Parts: sequence; C-alpha cells; structure tokens
Amino acid sequence: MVMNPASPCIQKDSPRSLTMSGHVGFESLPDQLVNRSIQQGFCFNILCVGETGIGKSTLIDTLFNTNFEDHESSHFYPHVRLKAQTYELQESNVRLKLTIVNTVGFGDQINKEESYQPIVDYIDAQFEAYLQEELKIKRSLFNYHDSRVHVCLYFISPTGHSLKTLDLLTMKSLDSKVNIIPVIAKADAISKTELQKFKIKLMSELVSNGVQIYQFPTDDETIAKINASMNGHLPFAVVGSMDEVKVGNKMVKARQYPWGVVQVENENHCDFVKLREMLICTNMEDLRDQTHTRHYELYRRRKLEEMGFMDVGPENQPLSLQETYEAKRHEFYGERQRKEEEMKQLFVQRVKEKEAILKEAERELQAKFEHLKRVHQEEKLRLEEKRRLLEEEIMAFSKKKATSEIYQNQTFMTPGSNLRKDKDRKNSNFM
Ligand SMILES: Nc1nc2c(ncn2[C@@H]2O[C@H](COP(=O)(O)OP(=O)(O)OP(=O)(O)O)[C@@H](O)[C@H]2O)c(=O)[nH]1
Ligand SMILES: [Mg+2]
Repeated sequence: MVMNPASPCIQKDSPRSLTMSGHVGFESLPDQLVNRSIQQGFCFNILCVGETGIGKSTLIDTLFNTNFEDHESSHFYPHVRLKAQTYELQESNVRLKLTIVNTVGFGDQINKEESYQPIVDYIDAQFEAYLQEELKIKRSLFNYHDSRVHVCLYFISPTGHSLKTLDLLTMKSLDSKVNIIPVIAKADAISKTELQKFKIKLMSELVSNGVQIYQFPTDDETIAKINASMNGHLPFAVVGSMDEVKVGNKMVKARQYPWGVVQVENENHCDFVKLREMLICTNMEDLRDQTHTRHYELYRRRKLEEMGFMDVGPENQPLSLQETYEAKRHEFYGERQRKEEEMKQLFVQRVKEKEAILKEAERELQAKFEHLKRVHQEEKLRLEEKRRLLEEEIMAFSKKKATSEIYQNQTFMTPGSNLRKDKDRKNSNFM
C-alpha cells in the first residue's frame, strides 16, 4: 500500500449494505434536485459557426419556435466577430436562459486563419471568465451567468462535394474546446441520393482528418438506443423556415417552391426534427455536462499547469495545492531576492561608472582651468612689459620736451636773437 508520509494510515473498509426497517425519506432526493433546478432555471449556450447567409438565424428561430430578430450580415467585414445575444425563454414552469452566439463575417476574408482564431479566443475567454470566478475567495457560482459554449452547430454548405479547408481547420481547432454538431445547411438544395453520399463523404473526411465531433451518449440505457441510431444519421441535413404553409388541412413550417413544398418537420424531407430532438429534448443536459467535465476541465488543467500547479511532484509523490503554493512562494521569494541582488549590483556598478565619468570630467575641467590661468598669466606679463616700455617712452619724451622748452626759452631771451629780429621786421612793415 502506498501511503502519504504526512498522513496517518487510514484503512477504508468498503461500505456495508443494510436494510432499513421503515421509511426514511431520502428516496425524495431526486425530486429535491428537480425542484431546486426548476427554481434556479437553466442556461444553454449555442454557438453557430457558418458562412454569411448559410441559414444560421433561420434554423435557430425554427428550433426554438420564436423570432430572435437577428439582422443579416454583410460580406465585407474585414474580421470575423462573435455576436452573443441572451434571451429568457419559458416552457411550462421551466425557465431557460438561452445565449446564441453568431459568427459574423465568417469565411468572408482572404486570410482564413483569421476566420477561426476569433472563435477559439471567444470560447477560451468564456472558460477563463468561469475559472476566474471559481478561483475567487468569494465565489458566486450559484447566480453566475455561465457563458461557456455548450454546443457548436457547424453549418456545412450543401455543395454535395466535400468539406472546405476552412471547415476542417475550424472544426479541428475547436474540437477539444466544444461539442461540435455538424449540420448540412439548406439541405433542400441537395437531392436525396446525393445527400446520402455527401453525408458518408463528410464523415469519412472528418475521421481521416482526426476531427472529433460530438457523439450522442450511449451509456444511459434509457436513451442509448435512440442516441446510437442518431449517431448514424450525422451530420444532420436541416432546413429552416418560419413560414407556415397549408399542407392538407394543417399549417406546417415549410419552404414553398414553384415545384413543391419542403416541410421542415417532415422526417422524409430533412433531419430537422432529429436535430431538435437530440439537441433540446434528449441531450441538452449531456451537452452541458460534457462542457463542464470534459472541455472546461481540459482548459482548467492546462491553465493551472501553466501557472505551475500540479497534482504530483517530480518523484510522482502526491502534492497538495498548499504544498505547490508554498513551493511556488518559496521559488518566487528566491527569485525576487536574486533579482534584488542583481539590481543592487547593477546599481553599484552604474554609480561607479557615473563616478568615473564625473571624475574624468572634473579632471578635464581642471586641466582647462590651469591652461587658461597660464595663458592669462602670460598675457598679464606681456602687458606689464608693454606698460613698462610705454612708461619709459613717456619719461624719455617728457625729458626731451623739458629740454626743448628750456632751449626755446633761452633762445627767446637772448638779444639779437632771431625772434627779436622777426619782431622788428614786422613793425617796420607797418610804418
Ligand atoms: N433554401 C433554403 N434557404 C434557406 C434555409 N434557411 C434559410 N434560408 C434562406 O437563406 C437566407 C439567409 O438566411 P439567414 O438565416 O438569415 O442566414 P444567416 O446565416 O443567419 O445569415 P447571416 O446572419 O447574415 O450570416 C434567407 O433568405 C433564408 O430564407 C434553408 O434551409 N433552405
Ligand atoms: Mg443571421
């Protein structure tokens, strides 16, 4: 026996069957479940994937016998967009919150990759929203509007040939995320013999390309027989119409043509009734269940593994969520410390580099200052020398001037000097 070392050895006996001597009342448990479910109401989400104008809205209207008033789309959208609309329906005392998600512009772009990626993203986004709600401390899953897609009705064009690459690519990328029920749309456009061949061709193409479509469950014996036989009719060839035509003395949903009437609910004309029976009456709960236990579970597992959670450790020993959390926290703190240390070292290195740069700049500045000081000193000396020479010149000039003045005076004072003679000459001229 393999034991968890942390836990004491607990031996579990298989339960003993006892007979009760009187009525206890837990036989009403299924009724309690039914009552609670009716009170709570149900939710069902259908994704319709198909080219523009292939008959998606008409089929949904026909299935639920109502008018959802969906506007027709243009063929010129640059991207595929998903449009979700939610409706509240009631039949007897059962309330159904129905969400119809339509692909707008599907197949209209040249780049086909962009046709299916938005669908994948939409489905993942609904899973993610549910997971986030589940992971909240204060969850409100009881009144949470579950938008996870329970079924994808994939509309195939009634070409009578084969699947298009886009059909295969899209179904292949969706089959692990959603229950796919392929339907041949506008089946009134294909003859009875061609239809049988077309169905066989489609199924073999799906199998050879490894596309997993939804199989009606055969494990519940009450519905095993009908489900097994319906699995053999896939993909359903459907016709949609909300028009009422008089056939015999009855008004029936039909499409009227100049050559005759195609009755939607006539099993000799198309598989519409089979689809309605399988989708709504027999397997709606299984579709909801498969979505939760298979597709969502897969998404959740991948997501938690991506986040580093696992059920067993490296030596295959069981790991509790808390142990994983502690290990992750430890790893996180270690990583944070390492990063902090790295940052510190980087900081010290940067400071050193900056200091070296500043020191170099200071040294350059000092050298510049010394150079300027020297130039200034030399200039000063040069000017002082000039000044000295100038002063000497001034002094020499002053001396010369003084000498010349003395000489002039002497000449003026001496009788018979030239100055006197000149004066006399001037005077004689006047007389
Ligand atoms: N022959 C035939 N025509 C159909 C069938 N179902 C719908 N149509 C017609 O196809 C046209 C488009 O139908 P819609 O139901 O609006 O198609 P859709 O896929 O919702 O179109 P978008 O939402 O615009 O992409 C309408 O003229 C319908 O009457 C069908 O089963 N057979
Ligand atoms: Mg539509």
